[in-house]
Amino acid sequence: MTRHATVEIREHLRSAKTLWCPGCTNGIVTRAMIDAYLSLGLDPEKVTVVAGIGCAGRITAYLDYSTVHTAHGRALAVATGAKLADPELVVSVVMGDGDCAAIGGNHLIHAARRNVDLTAIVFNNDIYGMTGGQAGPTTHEGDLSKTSPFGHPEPAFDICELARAAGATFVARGTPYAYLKLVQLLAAGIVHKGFSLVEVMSNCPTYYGRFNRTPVPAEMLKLQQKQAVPVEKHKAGAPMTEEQFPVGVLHHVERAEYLEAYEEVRRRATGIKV
Ligand SMILES: Cc1ncc(C[n+]2csc(CCOP(=O)(O)OP(=O)(O)O)c2C)c(N)n1
Ligand code: SF4
Ligand SMILES: [Mg+2]
Repeated sequence: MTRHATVEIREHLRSAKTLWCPGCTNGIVTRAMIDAYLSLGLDPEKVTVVAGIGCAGRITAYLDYSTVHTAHGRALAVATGAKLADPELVVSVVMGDGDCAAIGGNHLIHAARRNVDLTAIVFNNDIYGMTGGQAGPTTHEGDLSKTSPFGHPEPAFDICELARAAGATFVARGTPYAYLKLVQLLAAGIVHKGFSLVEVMSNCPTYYGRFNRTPVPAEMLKLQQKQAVPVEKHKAGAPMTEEQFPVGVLHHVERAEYLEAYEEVRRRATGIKV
């Protein structure tokens, strides 16, 4: 995977100024997505990005592809419609962790079950960022937040495990710290035929780090590097602390993709011989 020159990246940005806070890793992930599209040599006219609401969802204001900024939790439903309407589109679906696993959780499990040819890119910052730092489904037990000032009492969802169990055929996890690896994982998810999900462990220094011992963005990134355990080591039995997580391609299988199965039904219904 290549890291393209900034001038090339800029060609795919509507604006290099963002609303994101200093130290937020959303900008790094945005660049990684463009690097992945460029590395794959995709036709920019075909690249489509659908996003829900939240800090992550703001990406549709910045990326200069076909973009849809849709309702909170509904990005996968809108993306499924876009893909069915024009199967040649290469559709990425950007969601925050709250967007994906709370209000949009139902859409996640069904898009994964159907194996729709979409790439869900989840910016997991462990918190509801845009609304001011409330605890969500990925906030870890014991974490401090605006709504859990004495410690969050609930266990966190593992979004990758959730997607895999629901039927996703490609599941990966990466970090902004390991940038080129992240580009590689995004590209692999995008070329995969079927429902792929790439979870990016993004950092929200403003509403997560500040309350949980890591207010300095650079320290958050360094911590992320310590927490990330390559999946190969994990599978080989390397011990992991509760704060660590496996990174890399966690799951990859092939099975019938939804649009192809749907096309088959359409042919039967219209009597057209295959
Ligand atoms: C239907 C609906 N419910 C609630 C909201 C309020 N809301 C906007 S953003 C957001 C949280 C976003 O958190 P997350 O998806 O994790 O994204 P982040 O901001 O952390 O990137 C919520 C609850 C909304 N806009 N629409
Ligand atoms: S609130 Fe958090 S997630 Fe949102 S832009 Fe700021 S640092 Fe990023
Ligand atoms: Mg979030």
